[in-house]
Amino acid sequence: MLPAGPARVSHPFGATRYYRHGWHSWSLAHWADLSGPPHVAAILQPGAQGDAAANLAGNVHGGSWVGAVEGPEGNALVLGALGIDARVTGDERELRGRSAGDPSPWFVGYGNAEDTLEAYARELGRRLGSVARDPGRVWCSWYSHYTGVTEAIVDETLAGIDGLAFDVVQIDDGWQVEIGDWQVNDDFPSGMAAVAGRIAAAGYRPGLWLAPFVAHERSQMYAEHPGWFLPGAAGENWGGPYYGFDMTHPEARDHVATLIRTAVDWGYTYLKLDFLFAAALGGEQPYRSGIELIREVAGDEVYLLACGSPIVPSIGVFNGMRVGPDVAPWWEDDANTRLVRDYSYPSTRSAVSTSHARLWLRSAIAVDPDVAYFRTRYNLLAPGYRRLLQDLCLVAGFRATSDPPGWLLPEERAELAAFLTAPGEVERLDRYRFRVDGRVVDFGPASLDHPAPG
Ligand code: 9PG
Repeated sequence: MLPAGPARVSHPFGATRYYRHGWHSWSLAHWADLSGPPHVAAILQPGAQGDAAANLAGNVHGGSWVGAVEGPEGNALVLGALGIDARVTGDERELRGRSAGDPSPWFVGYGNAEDTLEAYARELGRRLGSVARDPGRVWCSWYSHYTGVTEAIVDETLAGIDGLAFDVVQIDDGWQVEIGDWQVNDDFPSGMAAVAGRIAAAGYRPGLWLAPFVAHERSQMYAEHPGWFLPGAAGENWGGPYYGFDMTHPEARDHVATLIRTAVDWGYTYLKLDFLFAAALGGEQPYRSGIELIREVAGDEVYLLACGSPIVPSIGVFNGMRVGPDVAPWWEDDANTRLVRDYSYPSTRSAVSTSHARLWLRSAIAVDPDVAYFRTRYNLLAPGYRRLLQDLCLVAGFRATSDPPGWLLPEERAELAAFLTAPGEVERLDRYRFRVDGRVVDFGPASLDHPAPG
């Protein structure tokens, strides 16, 4: 431990690799070469949608809460904040940490890189009161139906997944009138409570996606209560800017509490809460008090999955967290990665790489590497990449898919069935290689670490 306040730790490793850890779920985490330039975005989105602005600008290797430099033989020197609002930078001589005001001490450790990061996560879990929990096997509507999800699709899915070992059926973005106006739209004519009832009657935990801390510029919410929001757009999505709530504002807090209470009263006991970083643009402390309010209203039994969420401040409130960007039915997205240099956009390679680089968080929170694909319909992913993503889900211990049962060929359905019931026995062989139910799986070739391993 190092005492609270600015921290400096010298290291003897020179121009080694630096572990860069992005601010929220979709932000890049990887081992970068200190002798090369740090990852910077060519275009900074409003509110830096993909990461904290400080992590995307300037010519320093740095990231949020934790950083590390690599020593010999797979060892690393790790400097990690035990508070919720810190940043770490590194160069060829030292690691430096700075917190915006949290009076917590720092974790410092040297040893096997993954083991040391896990020790840091355990300490975070102890201090922030980890509520890590296995969500069970999840069917999620997003990665096939996107905003086209309807009540009829949910019914078809319930009929089609009969006999598959799912525990949760989660409706994603598309059920609501508008981002910020969380009333049911015409695609769910029976209403959200009735749909939750049918999911539960079929034997699954009903799950629902909400973005409780944001409202779109088009929403009635934003038009009627502009004073409840932080100044400036939090980002652009859904065809325009969206804004984040000021969680120090009492009426904004009441609104968020009512929203969560409504979803729980409808019968949803698994909530995927998304675009959470928008409320943290006003600081990590208001964010933390906002999510604590959500937990208080939801109660301890409701599974809370964080998405688009600042990583460390979400530990102790959320049971699970997305730890990488969105997967997609393609491997790489050259326009966004090579040209814009933004690895937070949907792409299976970016998702596998960043989620793999954050597996150490498992000791503090369940890690969601996003869904696996089994379908070949409307899918450009080569079989090997489909398999790699499935294996990452097994390694992470979070198994989900968005494949519509009606799109699956018989052999694809059999692969999904086997995935859902696999023992999932995992042994780490080194940073990139794992033994998963007796097979050796190598994430090295997919990794965005530099230089490319192997
Ligand atoms: C619903 C989706 C799904 C998905 C979430 C989130 O603009 N962006 O950078 C951006 C990143 C991720 C994203 C949407 C936009 O997806 O991760 O699982 O729930 O929202 O809209």
